[in-house]
Amino acid sequence: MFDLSLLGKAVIEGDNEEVKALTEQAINANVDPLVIINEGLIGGMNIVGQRFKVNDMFVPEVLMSARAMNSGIELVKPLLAGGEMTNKGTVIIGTVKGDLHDIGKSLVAMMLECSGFKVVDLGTDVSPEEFVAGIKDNNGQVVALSALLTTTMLAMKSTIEVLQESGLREKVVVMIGGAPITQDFADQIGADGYAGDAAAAVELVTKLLN
Ligand code: B1M
Repeated sequence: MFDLSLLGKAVIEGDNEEVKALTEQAINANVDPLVIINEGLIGGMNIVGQRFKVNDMFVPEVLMSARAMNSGIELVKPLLAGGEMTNKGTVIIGTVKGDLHDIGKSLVAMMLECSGFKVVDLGTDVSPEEFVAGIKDNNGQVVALSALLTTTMLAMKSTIEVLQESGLREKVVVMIGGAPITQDFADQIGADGYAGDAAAAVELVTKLLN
């Protein structure tokens, strides 16, 4: 049986080659691709986040871990996205204005894509106006806003306000997420839902669109 903690350890060490090799081994051992991602790759990255918080790891190491995690995800992704998929809905996703964190947002985007949604990823530091343009250009049904900073959480509120001013608010479902976000905050700013992680985001979008 494949030991997923080894994969997490390689992510923590930022060891790109080891992550690739272990991911291949996990795939060959028929470990469920979602388990490889959630328990191995993201599991390791979660520990990196905790260690960064207590100054036990620093930015260059965090970035190496993120790069290693992404190398593993790239190998698993084709397995998740494989097969014929219908478009369950179009999601416009981005990290809000002022915020450059994209690891969690990209995971959410990937999980949605792998679950059959069309995902348009606008990237990071996305202004409310860019979200509006993204929805219009792609006929988006869901707007997914990510924020990792307590300061940029407020940009979620202004994005919803600009959606209202543009006459789009009633036409789209707004979901929010990111480490500092709570359901209370989602309620306060008038979002339709909050998800705590990538798997919950898929469940939420599915529920909201139904
Ligand atoms: Co920054 N950073 N960072 N950082 N960083 C945090 C967020 C912080 C908590 C670290 C700390 O001090 N303890 C702190 C925020 C404090 C606060 O506001 N309360 C912080 C800070 C302060 C900063 C800077 C201001 C530091 C500085 O320059 N002084 C600066 C800000 C830059 C900016 O954005 N303008 C900064 C910069 C950076 C880096 C560039 C170095 C790098 C980002 C690299 C990148 O993304 N390309 C970075 C990183 C890596 C982190 C930590 C260590 C890890 C974040 C991460 O990727 N986690 C983070 C500490 C931590 O979180 N413990 C920290 C892994 C990822 C899988 O989890 O992003 O939470 P997460 O995503 C999860 C869920 O939150 C959820 O699903 C994901 C998967 O499970 N989710 C959603 C996320 N978005 C969602 C959207 C949804 C639904 C769910 O629906 C739409």
